[in-house]
Amino acid sequence: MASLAGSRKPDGAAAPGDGVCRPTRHNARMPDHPATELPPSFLWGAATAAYQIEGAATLHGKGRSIWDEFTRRPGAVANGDTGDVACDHVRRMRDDVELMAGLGLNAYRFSVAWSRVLPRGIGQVNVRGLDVYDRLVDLLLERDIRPFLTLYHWDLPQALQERGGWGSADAPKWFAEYAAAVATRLGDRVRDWTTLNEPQVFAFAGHLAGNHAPGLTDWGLALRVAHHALLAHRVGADALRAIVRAPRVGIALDLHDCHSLRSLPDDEGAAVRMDGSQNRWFLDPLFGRGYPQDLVAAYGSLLPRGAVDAMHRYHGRLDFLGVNYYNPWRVESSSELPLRAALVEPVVPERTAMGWEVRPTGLRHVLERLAREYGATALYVTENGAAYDDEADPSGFVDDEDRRRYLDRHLAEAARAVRSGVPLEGYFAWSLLDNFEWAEGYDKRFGLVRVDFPTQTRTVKASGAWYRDLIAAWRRRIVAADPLGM
Ligand code: GCO
Repeated sequence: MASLAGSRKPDGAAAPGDGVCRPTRHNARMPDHPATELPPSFLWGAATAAYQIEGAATLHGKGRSIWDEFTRRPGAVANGDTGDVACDHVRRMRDDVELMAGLGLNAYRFSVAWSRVLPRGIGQVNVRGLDVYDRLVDLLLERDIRPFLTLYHWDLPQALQERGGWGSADAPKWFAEYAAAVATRLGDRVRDWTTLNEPQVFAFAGHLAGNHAPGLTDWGLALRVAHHALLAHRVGADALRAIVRAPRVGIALDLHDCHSLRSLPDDEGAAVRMDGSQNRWFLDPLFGRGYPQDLVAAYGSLLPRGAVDAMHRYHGRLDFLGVNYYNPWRVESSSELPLRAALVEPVVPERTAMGWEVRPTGLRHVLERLAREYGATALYVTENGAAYDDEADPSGFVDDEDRRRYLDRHLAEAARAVRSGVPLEGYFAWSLLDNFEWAEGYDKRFGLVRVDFPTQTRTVKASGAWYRDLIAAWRRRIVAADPLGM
């Protein structure tokens, strides 16, 4: 697809058909889907992130972020796309909240752009930047949609990057200052706080693979970033608890069910190490177990000095854990240090447009493992969804049976996990809208709602209509079971 960024009209008026839900062949009552039996307190949401949807890149004194910088780097992002306009969400916020209400969502996960609140990362608070989220929270509450606020979804203020970014030992302190600024303004209305989104990804994609901002490639730095991120989670959580009355504080991790490619001892060992680096390296300390020994041995002198001892004394004090699940990982042994493990992509029956293997049972396995091995007491699926090569008809409607099936099967596995006793309290589809998919730019579409970027027209896809109908069927079942709502 050619770049849409150049032709995107920031001020395109909403077309008359914006956000229309059409009847689809899935509008049946869906009485049999296991997710309709989820408990009355279950949260049905969709998720987004600031840089991916907001636009308004310089509005009201917003500072630059590392993604504003990275997207300027030639070749860093497909088609040279940027988040300058994205879904123009800041200016279309009211309509977007109406879209959510039309889908029947009772929760919405979004992130705050740190550089809107503190343009230089620390110091002077930008009140007009905070106004943006103040308004969003009020609009959500008016529609009975519970705000799930993520403080950090990868857009570090560039001013802080210039002081060493997440690699600096000061990063946790900066983050706590930012958390306090947001909590002071929104803590009277927002109860659910996620400190960080996927520290694995911003540590390793941003500082080892270099395909995300800030585009660095250094193992030692990536491990330092991961360490500082864990510390930041804790001091950020403490700052929230000092300001917000009875908050619920969590973190969102990108978890993969890791499998060895072949049943050979070498591959099986590699899968254990990959699981260690992606999953246990973060889960173990957050649950008070310190860094896992096998990985400490593998990383050796790459680790920051004192990190292992610091994690012995650490606990994430999570009120909930957010699980972002997309795909399983297949692993084979490799000679490359320090992990001696590599991801492989064998031929499998189904992949999404990202090339990611589709394996819904992986979601249940991850959830069950968290309950069994870590004793997790409150879980949310904070992201789950898929990109496919959508084709819109002339009216803008997308009959995305592939995405609908992806969501259908993953939700069925989530519901099975609940039935087996897993404390899953909500599910957030990724994503509400087609949006800026990081290094892939606007080429990859994950939305329940199509965005025609040149006009900014929103059209609910068949998958979005199906999700709406599923939520409605769950509601009907609850009302039928308890007509007086006692
Ligand atoms: C993620 C990111 C999202 C991505 C999504 C699809 O948490 O990985 O939170 O921003 O867009 O995962 O890749």
